[in-house]
Amino acid sequence: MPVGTAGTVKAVHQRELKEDIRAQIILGNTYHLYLRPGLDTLHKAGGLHQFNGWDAPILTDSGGYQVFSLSGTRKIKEEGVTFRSHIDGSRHLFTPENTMDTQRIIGADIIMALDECTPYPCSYRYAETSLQLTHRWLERCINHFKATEPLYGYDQMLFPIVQGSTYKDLRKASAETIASFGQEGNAIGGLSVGEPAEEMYEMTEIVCEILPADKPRYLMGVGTPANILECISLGIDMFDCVMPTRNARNGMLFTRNGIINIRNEKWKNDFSPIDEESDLWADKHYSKAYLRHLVTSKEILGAQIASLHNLHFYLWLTGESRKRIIDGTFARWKDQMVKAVSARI
Ligand code: PRF
Repeated sequence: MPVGTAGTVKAVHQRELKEDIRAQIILGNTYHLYLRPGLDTLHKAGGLHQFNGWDAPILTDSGGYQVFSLSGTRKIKEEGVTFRSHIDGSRHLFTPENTMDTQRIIGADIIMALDECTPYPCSYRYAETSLQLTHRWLERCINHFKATEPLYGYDQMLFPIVQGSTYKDLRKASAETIASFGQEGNAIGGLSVGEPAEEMYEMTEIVCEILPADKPRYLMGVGTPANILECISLGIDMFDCVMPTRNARNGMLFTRNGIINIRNEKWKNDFSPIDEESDLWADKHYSKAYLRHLVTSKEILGAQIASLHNLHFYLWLTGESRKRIIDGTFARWKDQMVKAVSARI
């Protein structure tokens, strides 16, 4: 899922998302949308789909994670989490109930439960206490979600989130609790927060063995192309990550032959297409030298082309994975691709 934090996938407009990248779903963030433009405007617009002109699925994160990563001062209580806005310092409270109401107003097709994403490293004691709170919040989310109606005439789904830091027994217990609610899909949080990749894979594997295989498993905030391939092989079906768009704006391009820093001097007079193997119009139309010029000059078009390229590559990678899972050639291809996409060129 391309990340569209504030209701926009940065530097990419909706027609490009639809026609060039063929994105099936985008992600939005409750935290940002609640602060700006605010619920009154979103409600008057008729929800985020009407507001931003994206008529395909949207998933919103609950805000819990963004409160932890963005707002300076925050306080976790049984009731919920209080925080100060990173925009104007104003005080706010997110509870399991009001984050459901907020996501009803935003009108995303898939909404997320309020959770606490534990930092890494994290003591066993803290991880266990936090996990229990996340589970109690989940129960409140589900109760409130079931007691309320969608606002715009289509159904919404609520995905719960597994936590448990890097402790196997906590992860297992959390996955069992999360699976027992029988929601339409399930997410894994608290990973890709600074732990070694091997630990992330180990936790993902343990959790995927428990979460039902016939419902989507969503690994939140992951990751590099290699992380995505490894986690697909462990049973993950959905990902979101800022990496393709954020890194694009700094000139990092992901390709099937490895990672390029387009600002590098070596591309200065390389007039070959950005990506010869790609079927994206921009990849064939523009040269590496031109994109380097745009990015080093901080031209807006540089961010646009690089973002488009990276998102197109990420969706090619996941689309190709799907094809190869179906035709039975995924495992060998994956091992080759993990090496290829991780190279620095
Ligand atoms: N919880 C929520 N959103 C998230 C995470 C989480 O743990 C992560 C962790 N990688 C990314 N986004 N609600």
